[in-house]
Amino acid sequence: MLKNERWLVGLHILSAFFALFWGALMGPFQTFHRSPAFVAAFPNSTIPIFSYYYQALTAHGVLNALFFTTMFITGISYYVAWRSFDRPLVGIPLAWVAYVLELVGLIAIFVVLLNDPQRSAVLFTFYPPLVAPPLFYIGLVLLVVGSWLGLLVVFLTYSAWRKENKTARIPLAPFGVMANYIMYFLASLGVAVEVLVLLLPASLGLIQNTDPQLSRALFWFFGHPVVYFWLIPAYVSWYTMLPMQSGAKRVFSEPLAKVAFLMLMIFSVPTGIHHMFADPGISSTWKAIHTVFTLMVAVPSFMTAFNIGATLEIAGRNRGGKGLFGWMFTQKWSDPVVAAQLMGMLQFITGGITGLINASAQINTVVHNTSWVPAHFHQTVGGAVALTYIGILYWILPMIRGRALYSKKMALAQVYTWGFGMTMFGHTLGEAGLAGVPRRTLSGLSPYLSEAATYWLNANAISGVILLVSVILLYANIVLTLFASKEPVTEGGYTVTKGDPTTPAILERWGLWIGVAVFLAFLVWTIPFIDAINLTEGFQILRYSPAGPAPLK
Ligand code: HAS
Repeated sequence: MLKNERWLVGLHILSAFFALFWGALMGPFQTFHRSPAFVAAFPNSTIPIFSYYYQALTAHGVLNALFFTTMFITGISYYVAWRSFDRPLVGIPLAWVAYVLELVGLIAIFVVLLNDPQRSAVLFTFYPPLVAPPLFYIGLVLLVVGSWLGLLVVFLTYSAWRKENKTARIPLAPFGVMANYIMYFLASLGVAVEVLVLLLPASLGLIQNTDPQLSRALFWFFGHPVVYFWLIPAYVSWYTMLPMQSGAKRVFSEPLAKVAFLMLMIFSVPTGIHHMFADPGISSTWKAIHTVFTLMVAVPSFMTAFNIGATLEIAGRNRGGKGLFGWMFTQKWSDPVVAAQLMGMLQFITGGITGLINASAQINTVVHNTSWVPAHFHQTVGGAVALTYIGILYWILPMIRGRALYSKKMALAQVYTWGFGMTMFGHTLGEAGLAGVPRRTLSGLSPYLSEAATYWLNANAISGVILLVSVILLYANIVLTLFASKEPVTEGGYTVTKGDPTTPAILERWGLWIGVAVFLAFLVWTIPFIDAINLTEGFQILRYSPAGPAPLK
């Protein structure tokens, strides 16, 4: 078992979905408690398990956005390296150590959130002056160190493959995985410094001061690239697995896909200040420079839209689609693996457009810190990314378990309720934001809500009901596939193991592109970091009590 890649991949993916279960369960209950109609009808109801609102919100963000994604990405990256390089993984013991670290990190987060709900309710961005108990940061450190070891296993496997294939082009899927990991490693240095130098020592009582502005800058050095860390594995699936699953066979242009991966790798880190447009101490020049890079990193997503659109058009026409739009209707809408990814793409159209809206500094002042922002990111990470990961799960779980998916119909119902529910969630919460509803607020009890805000928050709770149904369908199918499915599956899986030989060799010169990525990150972050330190005269701004805030009444 310990030498078996199948177990390694399977346990990562199942643990990721275990984390998602608790996080995703909190979501619908938050929509209920933000709805004035629900609160009026059920004044004494509480959120189950994580009953304090900010504890539930922290569980939702940390488990979904940090643990679900990272554990899933580690597992799927192993799968891609193992199957595409067509050789055993190098460093399997290391990969198990990585798994244990990530799992212990996950358990630590559960323990601290359940035992110390008020102090650990620092949300997934964990900005000071909130300071959580040490176990919270230790859980995060274990997750990040585990993911670094996972990265090492992928690169060791690549290096062994390269020795055996000196002149071959890298297959597209591991190319995307490697670009993703390089970008992630660079970005995660920011959060590592923030946690190890500023937050964990403060939490342990070793230092008495901390610096919110420097922390925020370090967090967003990591925080924006990390959204592309979640997105790239979905792109890997759209570029390399979906063409097979949809009947197009290959992606329309592999070299263009490699350019898109490289652009994501290079332009993700020199962004981030677009999350801090409203912050003091950063000059408008640096805000403008980061806006340029924010728009640059959207370009590979536009390229992806064209490349995947053309690939799907080929698939649709192969299946008899005629005319300008006929190919859209002849997609495999009744196959949950394909439908999940297509629904994810449709969500990403609005998710992407709302991102571009956020990136404009003037408009950002209208939407920043309103519920518009969670509307945006539920279309991207809750829509495009999560739905694609679910599509991958429906594809990979039968292969890993050796049994067919328990119910295709249940899976289809799950995909469409998720797609419809999340679209409605995004629309209603976005409208509520425009009507002035702040994000991260238990607004169901607020006395100041306008009529429009009340209407949209009540509608948002209906999307919560639809999403709750979807979560139940998803987990019922997972459990039944694991324990009740009888129909055996002979492994099909991933077959594209050769890179397109026409791809220009320069695209695979990692040293060059890593150099460009590091140079750009250095160029656009150095002065904002210096300014952040100067703003507070070096860790002087804030005194806080390691005992945490006074208990809530
Ligand atoms: Fe974002 C805030 C800007 C993409 C996630 N974003 C967030 C937060 C999260 C997040 C979690 O500029 C909140 C953080 C917090 O807690 O404060 N975002 C952008 C921009 C993009 C973008 C410009 N975001 C993402 C992705 C995410 C994500 C991806 C997760 C995975 N975002 C912002 C800004 C803020 C922000 C500001 C700060 C707001 C504030 O004030 O706090 C772009 O990269 C988006 C580019 C995407 C596109 C869409 C391409 C469409 C495709 C689909 C093609 C469809 C086909 C259909 C082919 C241009 C690829 C085929 C046909 C069929 C038949 C189906």
